[in-house]
Amino acid sequence: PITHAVKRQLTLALLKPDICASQKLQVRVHEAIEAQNIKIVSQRPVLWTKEEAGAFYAEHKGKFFYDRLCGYMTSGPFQALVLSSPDAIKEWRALIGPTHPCRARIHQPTTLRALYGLSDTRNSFHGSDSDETAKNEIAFFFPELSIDNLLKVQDSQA
Ligand code: RTP
Ligand code: MG
Repeated sequence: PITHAVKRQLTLALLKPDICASQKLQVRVHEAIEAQNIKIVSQRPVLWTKEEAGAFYAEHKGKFFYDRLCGYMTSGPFQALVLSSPDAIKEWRALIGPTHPCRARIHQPTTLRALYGLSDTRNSFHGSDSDETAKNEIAFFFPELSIDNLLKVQDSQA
């Protein structure tokens, strides 16, 4: 049989608490992901303590939005996803759009943050911004997963 290598990349996505407060919204977002041919390879619900939020967002400690960011992210359960596609990091960030929903509505009105984001901080989604952070963030939420194994499984299904 002819096998050809398909480029695969993994990224870590978060559907933040406002999305997960509504089952309907969460399903709609999953549909939007799959409509882009991005595969959901793993998912889990998460409920953070303040300490866990602080550990994930350590780089933002001291910024004016840090407390409200941690407050938002501990306000209820959210969902962590591992996504896979040929260019997953860029594709997912393109699908969610700019950080600030009000700007997204003006410049990229069909993105998920434009459609669902509530405010600069309560912007509904997260996506890893590089291969390095994707690796670390996937390990943060899915310590039991081997990224190498996940990529292998994807290859054998290609
Ligand atoms: P993310 O890391 O969540 O994908 O978002 P990002 O790179 O687009 O934005 P970043 O600057 O890393 O900020 C992380 C999260 O902090 C909240 N935030 N609030 N001006 C504000 O009130 C403000 N700025 C950022 C957002 O929840 C953002 O996703
Ligand atoms: Mg960021």
